[in-house]
Amino acid sequence: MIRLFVAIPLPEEIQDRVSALCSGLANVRWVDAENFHITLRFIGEVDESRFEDIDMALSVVRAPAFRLKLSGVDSFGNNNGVRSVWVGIERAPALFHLRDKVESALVRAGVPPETQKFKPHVTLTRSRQRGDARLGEFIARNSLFQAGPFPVTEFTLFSSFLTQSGSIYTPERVYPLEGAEQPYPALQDE
Ligand code: 2AM
Repeated sequence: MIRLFVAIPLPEEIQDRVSALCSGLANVRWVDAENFHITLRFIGEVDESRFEDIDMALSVVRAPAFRLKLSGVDSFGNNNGVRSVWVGIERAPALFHLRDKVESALVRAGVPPETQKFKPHVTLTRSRQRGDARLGEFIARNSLFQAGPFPVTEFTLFSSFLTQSGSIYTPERVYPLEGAEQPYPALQDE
């Protein structure tokens, strides 16, 4: 079996900006900067024999390149505590368009449809523990955080290998978006 997801990694300069946020909470393991990404679709464990079908389906996705801006910090969680802390994405119709194209391609390849609403984000830390009392302060302090805009000219099929010390993400395939060869300012601004 192979664990797969489709995502947009962050350019290095944006990784650095996001990485600078990662301090000030107790007992959390921050995501390594090179692992920061925006998940378009978590596929999960599939038989290796399905990989070619998934790759074929994703390779025919046609969607325009665009620009994205990161904005604000928030958390997912419930009464049992915080599940993750993340950086948000500014309104981005082209990102949702790409996500829809990826979704239809995967369903055509036999992947069961996604049932959860798409809430794009970049995870900073995941935790199963009860929330740190300083979390509210952390979120408030970083609520005006912004990074970008940066160009999104491709998306990536990653495999994920779970280890004791965290997940190892490997880019398996990269798919270009249309118009990516245009000069950066000409890309559709979100
Ligand atoms: P997260 O960042 O919000 O944790 C690889 O695990 C990527 O797929 C992560 O970005 C993760 O989102 C996302 N993902 C979505 N659903 C998942 C699930 N059920 N299990 C693991 N990862 C999931």
